[in-house]
Amino acid sequence: MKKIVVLGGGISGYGSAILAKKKGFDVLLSDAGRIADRYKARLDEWEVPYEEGGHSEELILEASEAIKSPGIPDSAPVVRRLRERGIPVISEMEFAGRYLDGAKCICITGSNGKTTTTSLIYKILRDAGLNVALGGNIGESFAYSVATGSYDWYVLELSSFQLDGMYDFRAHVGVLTNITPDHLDRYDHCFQNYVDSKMRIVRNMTPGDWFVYSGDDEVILRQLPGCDLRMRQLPFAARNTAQRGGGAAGALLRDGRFTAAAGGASVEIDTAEMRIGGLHNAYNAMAAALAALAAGVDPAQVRRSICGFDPVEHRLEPVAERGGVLWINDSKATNVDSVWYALESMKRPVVWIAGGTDKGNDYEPLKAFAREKVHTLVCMGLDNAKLVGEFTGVVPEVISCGSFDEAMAAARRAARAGDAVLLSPACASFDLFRNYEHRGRCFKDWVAEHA
Ligand code: UMA
Ligand code: ADP
Repeated sequence: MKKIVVLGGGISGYGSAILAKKKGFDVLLSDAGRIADRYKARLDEWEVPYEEGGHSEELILEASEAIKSPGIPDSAPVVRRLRERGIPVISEMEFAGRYLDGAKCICITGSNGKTTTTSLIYKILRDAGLNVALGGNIGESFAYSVATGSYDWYVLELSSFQLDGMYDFRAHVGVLTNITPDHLDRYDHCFQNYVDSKMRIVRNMTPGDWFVYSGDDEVILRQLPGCDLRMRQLPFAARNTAQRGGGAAGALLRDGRFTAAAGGASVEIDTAEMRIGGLHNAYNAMAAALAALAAGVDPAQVRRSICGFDPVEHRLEPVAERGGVLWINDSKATNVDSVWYALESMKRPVVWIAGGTDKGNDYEPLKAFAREKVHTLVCMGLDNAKLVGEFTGVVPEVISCGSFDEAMAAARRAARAGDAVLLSPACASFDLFRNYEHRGRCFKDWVAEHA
């Protein structure tokens, strides 16, 4: 019997192991650390053997195929050893994609906007009454859904790490929101390696499939001539108006309204009617509208669902307005590009809270908006030297704070009626918080108690 080894016992791993078991393989799940009790309970329920606290190489190297969790880098010794032996190492998506039984996949990737666009597409399809599951880099494990459910559509958010382990998988609708530098530590600090990973979204697509991508993104546009693009193309754009594919299909934003057209259907939306604001969300909405039209959803339904969509938690989420000050939680903005769009969307004078673990950021692109809109920058991190240095002289006041409470109190003192206090850090959260969700929740709790 073919032996499948699953590396990692988190969301990705437990789902893959259960699907492999269900499909009759001899399975072993191996985790170098501890497996959470909730996943152990499910593995026990399915009688999947597992080990934790280390990878037993002699057992692992007996595998005919290994499914690697996305958080495990290719440089991990056990992954290297598998590759040296010629044992294929694939991702959860590649494995689960073999058992779709006719279901179709809409796959969303990009450096920013994945979760928002994925959630939008999922809402549109669900509102339209389709039998749809959500998965990938969000929510429940895709493989677990395939093992335990029966769906006609899967809406999958894909990280570059998940794309890296995909070879024969095919997206019926692929969405690429944008490509800006991120995760370079996993790509030998080479941007092109990361770009190549993102472009894997178009692998195996056939002429009947659809590729939705940003026609304003120069990085993407430079890649297209080198790709085998046999599928139908649906670019969306606000600046690069020449980008509307063949004149008929794609989406274009002009004067706050966009028209999206695909497969002979089209929808027009005034972005002022949407609950999510900013140019970036107009892009996300165009991408979602195109993907949903490609999936055959009625244009009127697409319009209704997009206009009824609320911001996802921690993404430019309005928390409260107190004493004329609007507090906004954009804790998920962990890179420079996402903060650029946050500042772009601000309509009030801004007290900007930024900082944390710097990922080698180049802050230059933020300075024009900072000069125009920000009157106080509150730096929140254990080491604020770089931020303070970059923005002194750019914004009138820069305050350095080494703790969360100190930063919040400084922001409250600086804010005047009519201002927005924007938490949009441009940095990872690990110096002061467990993760970006923890940082966002601390912000919201503080506002509820003290603002
Ligand atoms: N582990 C090993 N060996 C190692 C290293 C780690 O066994 O050498 C074990 C750890 O002990 C741990 C397990 O691997 O128990 C964790 O695996 P994982 O980090 O891949 O985490 P999962 O819980 O399986 O979640 C992963 C994605 N996580 C990452 O890519 C870091 C989830 O994306 C995804 O939702 C899930 O698979 C289902 O597909 C999260 C994420 O942070 C949201 N993604 C990154 C991002 O959005 O920036 C890419
Ligand atoms: P991802 O899943 O790719 O991280 P999210 O939808 O969670 O994307 O958004 C992450 C951050 O990026 C948030 O701060 C959000 O406001 C910002 N953002 C969302 N969409 C875009 C986009 N299309 N371009 C740039 N930034 C975006």
